[in-house]
Amino acid sequence: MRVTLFVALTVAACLGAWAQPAETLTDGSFEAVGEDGLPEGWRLTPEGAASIQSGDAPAGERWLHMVKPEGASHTLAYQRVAVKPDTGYRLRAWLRAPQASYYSLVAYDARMNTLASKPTGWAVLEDWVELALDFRTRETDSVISVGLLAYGPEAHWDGVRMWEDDSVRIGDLTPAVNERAEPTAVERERGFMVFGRKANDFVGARYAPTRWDCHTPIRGVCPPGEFETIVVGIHALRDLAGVRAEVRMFEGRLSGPATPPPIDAELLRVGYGRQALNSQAWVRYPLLLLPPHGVDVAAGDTLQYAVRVRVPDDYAHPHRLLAVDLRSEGARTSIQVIVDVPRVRLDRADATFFMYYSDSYLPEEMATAPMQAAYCRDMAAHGMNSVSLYVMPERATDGGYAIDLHHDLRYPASDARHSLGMAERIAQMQAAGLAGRERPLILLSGGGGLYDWGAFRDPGSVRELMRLGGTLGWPPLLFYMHDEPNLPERVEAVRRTYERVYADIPEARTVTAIGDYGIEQVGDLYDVWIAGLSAIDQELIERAEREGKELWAYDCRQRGQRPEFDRFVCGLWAWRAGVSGVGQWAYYAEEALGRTGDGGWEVPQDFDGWYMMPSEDGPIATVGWEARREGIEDYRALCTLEGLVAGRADEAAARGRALLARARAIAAVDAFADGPRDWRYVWEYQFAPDASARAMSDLRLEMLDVIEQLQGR
Ligand SMILES: [Ca+2]
Ligand SMILES: [Ca+2]
Repeated sequence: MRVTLFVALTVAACLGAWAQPAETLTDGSFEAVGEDGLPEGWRLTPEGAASIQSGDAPAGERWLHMVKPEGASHTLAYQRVAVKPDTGYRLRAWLRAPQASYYSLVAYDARMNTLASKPTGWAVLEDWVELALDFRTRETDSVISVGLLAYGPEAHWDGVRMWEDDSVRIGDLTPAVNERAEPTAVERERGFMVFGRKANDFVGARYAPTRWDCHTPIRGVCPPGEFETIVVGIHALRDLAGVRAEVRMFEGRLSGPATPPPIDAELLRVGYGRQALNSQAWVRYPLLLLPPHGVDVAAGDTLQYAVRVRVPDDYAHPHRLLAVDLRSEGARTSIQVIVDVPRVRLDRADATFFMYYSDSYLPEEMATAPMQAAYCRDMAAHGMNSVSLYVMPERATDGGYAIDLHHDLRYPASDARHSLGMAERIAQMQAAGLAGRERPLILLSGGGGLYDWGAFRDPGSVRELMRLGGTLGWPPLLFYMHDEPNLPERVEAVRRTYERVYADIPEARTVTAIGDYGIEQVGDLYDVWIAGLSAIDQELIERAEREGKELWAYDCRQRGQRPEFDRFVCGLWAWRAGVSGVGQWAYYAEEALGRTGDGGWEVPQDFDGWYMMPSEDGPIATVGWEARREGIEDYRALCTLEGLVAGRADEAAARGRALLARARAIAAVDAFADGPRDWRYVWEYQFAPDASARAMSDLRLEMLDVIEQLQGR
C-alpha cells in the first residue's frame, strides 16, 4: 500500500498535482484546438480520425467528431489521468452515433487493459445521450486512461467529465426494495417470511415484504382450460441453506359441499439473471423458471417460486386449494394457495401469435425430433397458435428443382436435423396444436445468404408446396420473400425473386419484416407486412387497410426479461392496435445456461438466450415467456368481452364497455413509436406508464367477472 501510494504521488506530481473534482480532465468539452488541428489533451487512434465540430453541442460550443478510416476496426480518443488507488470515480460523456454499432466509455489501466467499461450494446443514437460509468480503481492503479471507443463509422463525443467519489460501490448493486416489516416470532424462528404476488408479478431479488404482502392470501385466477402462474416469495431473515419447496393439492375447501377435483400444478424456482450496469457492477432480476432444486438464500435476499397451474377444461368447482411445502434446514412450513376458477369461456385468439424459431441456433443434441416436438408443445402451452418454419425443401435436380418434404436441406446428411423435413416438422406442430387450418404458417425457406430467406429458385416449387399443403391438411402457407428489404440491393433482390417465382402465382401469399422504405419500394409485392413495434402508428394501420395488406407486429430486442412488456404487447396493445399477428424474435437464439455439478441449474451471467432455455429436462421458460401467454389471455378476454357487450344495453354490458374503455386508455396504438434504438429500450423504456403487471391483472380480473355475468353460467 505504501509503495502504491508513493507511485501514485510521483505520477501525480509529473502531471501537475491532483486536479480539482470538476477539472480532472483536460478539455473534456473539446473547446480548444491545438496547432495540429486536433483536440488538446487527447490522444487519438488511429491518427487523423478526428476533427472538432461546432454547433449543437451538449457542452459548450464544440464537440469531437471521430470518423473511422478505411480499414480501421475502431476509433479511440483517450486521455491519461492520475487517480488514487482503491477509490471510486464517476465518468460521464455525451455520445451521438448516427449509425448502428457498438460504442463504449472505458477506463483503461496504465497498460491500456480495460479496468471498467460501459458499453452501449448495439445502438443508434440519433440524439445526444449521456453515458455514465461509475467505477473503482484497484490498489495498483495510479494512472488510468479515460477512453471514448467506437466501432461504428462515426461517433460524436462531448462533455467528458470525471470526478472522484468514494461512495461508488461495485459488484452486486441489486437495490433493496421496501423497509422490511418487523418479523413475527414465528417468522424469526423459522428464518424467513412468506408472501404472495399477483400472477406473473415477480419482484426484485432484494424485495422485502410488507405486512400487507404477508397477510394477503396467495391467490390466482384461472378459468377452465387456461394456465396461471402464481408467485410465492420467501424473504430470508438469515442465511438459509438448501431451501426446498413442493406443491400439492390441499384437501380443504372454501365453499361448496364437496372437495373439488385436482388441477395440474407445477412448482418452479425463479432464477435471477444479471444485468450488467457496467463491467464492474450488476443487478439481479427475475429471469428463468427453473426446476425447484434446493438452493441457498443469503440474508436479505428474496427467493421466489412460481406455481404454474392449469385448470382442466371441464372443471366445474369455483376454487381449488393448493399447499406449498417449504423446507429450510430444520424448519418446515406450509403455505396455502387459492386458485379461483371463474366459469368463463374465452374465445380463441383471432390473431396469429408466434415466435420466430429456427432449430439452427440449437446445439445439435438439443434439436432431436422428440425435443423439437417438446418445443412445439411448449409454444402451444404458452398461447401460441403458429410458429415460423425455417426449412429448406427445394432440391436442385438435373435441369430443374424438386420438393423434398422429408429432408431439411440446410443441413448436411451427417446432422440429425437433416432428416427432419417439412413434413415431419409440420406434423409435430399439428400434433402440438400449433398449426391449425385457420392460422397461417410463415415459411422461411432457403438460407443462401443472410437476407435470402424465402428465395425459392423456381415457381414450380411454390406451386408444388401449395398443392401438397392442400393434400396434407397443412395450415395456409405464408411465403417469406427475403428478409427486411430496407436497402436498395435487398429491394432489387425482392423484385427479382418476385418476377422469377411469385408473379404468376397470385394465390401464393407473401410476407416479410418491412419498414417505411421497404413499403414504399416493394410493399405492393407482399400480402402481409410485419412491422417492427416502433414503426406502428395510426398512419401505418390505415395505410395497410387502404392497400389491402394484413399488418402484423414484431419485436427483436426483448429477451424474456421484462414480463410486463410481453404481456402488454400480446394483450392490451395487440387488441388496441388491431394487428392480425404478433411475433417475437426469438424462441431461442443463443447457446447459454450451464448445469452445476450437484444437478441444479444456474442462470448464466449476462443471459442472451431469449425466451426459452433448452435443457435435458425440457424447455425452461423465462418470466417473459410466461407473461406472453398471460398477454394472449388478456387479448382473448378483451375480444370475448367486446363480442358479449355488442348489442346489449344492460348494466353488466355497461360495465364491460367501461372496462374496454379503460383498456383503450392504457394502450395507445403508437405506444412503441418513440422507442429508443439502444439498450434503454430493453431495460428502461416506458412504453405504457399504466401497464404494470398489477394494473393488467386487476383489469383482467374485472373483465373475467363481467364475462362470467354476461355468459350467464
Ligand atoms: Ca463541447
Ligand atoms: Ca392465466
